[in-house]
Amino acid sequence: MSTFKAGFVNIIGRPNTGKSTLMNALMGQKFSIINKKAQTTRHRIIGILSSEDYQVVFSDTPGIIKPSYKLQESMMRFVKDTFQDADILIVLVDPKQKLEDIQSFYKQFIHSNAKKYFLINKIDLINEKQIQQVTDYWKEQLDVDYFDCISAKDQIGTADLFTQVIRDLPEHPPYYPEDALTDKPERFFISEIIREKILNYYKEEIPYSVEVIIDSFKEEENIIRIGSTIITNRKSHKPILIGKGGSMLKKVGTAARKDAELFFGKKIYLELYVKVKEGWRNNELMLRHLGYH
Ligand SMILES: Nc1nc2c(ncn2[C@@H]2O[C@H](COP(=O)(O)OP(=O)(O)OP(=O)(O)O)[C@@H](O)[C@H]2O)c(=O)[nH]1
Ligand SMILES: [Mg+2]
Repeated sequence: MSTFKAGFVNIIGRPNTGKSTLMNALMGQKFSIINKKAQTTRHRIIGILSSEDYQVVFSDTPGIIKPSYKLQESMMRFVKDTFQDADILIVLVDPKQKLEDIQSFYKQFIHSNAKKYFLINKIDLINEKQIQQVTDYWKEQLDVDYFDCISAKDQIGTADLFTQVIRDLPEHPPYYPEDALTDKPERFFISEIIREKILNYYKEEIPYSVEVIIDSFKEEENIIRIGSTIITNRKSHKPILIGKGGSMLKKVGTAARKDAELFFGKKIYLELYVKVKEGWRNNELMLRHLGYH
């Protein structure tokens, strides 16, 4: 008789190493937003895969940084949580990173009771000789349960990784109902889709100043009607976010609507507003209201 296996597989690393890209590759579906700007992911994002024999709960986490405001402190608390409940901890680095770049969490990783996986991502960007060099470098430093060079983007090494994860899952009953895909409500995913478009369409500091609130989400037979407010912590950002005659907001809205229609498999009507909330990133009450802890 085979026994059921279930566990938490938590992906950690510095910003921009491809954690969300890996999460999506493992889930076979876009769950977590991706961008070339650092600090794209702000929450712990859970993706659940269930079969007759196992349930694997992947967590994508914010990139590890030294926090300089309360929003970032909360982001780092999400990472801390994942150290605590992991059955498997996956550290992702890019080929240029060295031991000193991951010093802030390396010890905690190495001393964790979880199975330890270490992956060098983005190997599609380097040649064979360089792959050998980074492999030699890290193998000298590390003693882990699984080591590989992968490309999350091109899905090189991701199937082997998945096989190893299933092999290493502990015996345990399922944590979530078998049809659950995530622990977050639909509203969360629409707000993330909108935030991704903001990351795409605006320059450096704007995406860091905003959060997306879903004011209303009404599902009808053929359409979902969504009302959303983009809040920014700076007055001067409001006209930039809106654009001339509303042109920028329209761009964001159209792109977000298209992605949301794919995600929900339904027609979407999306209305966007912009509001200034000075200091929201440092306001504990507001942060809690926005789902940070
Ligand atoms: N060439 C290449 N680029 C990749 C790969 N994986 C991710 N990227 C790119 O790296 C950038 C960051 O990817 P994300 O998945 O958002 O990285 P992250 O670690 O989740 O970043 P944060 O959420 O900001 O911590 C994006 O531009 C991705 O397209 C890869 O295997 N190869
Ligand atoms: Mg991410």
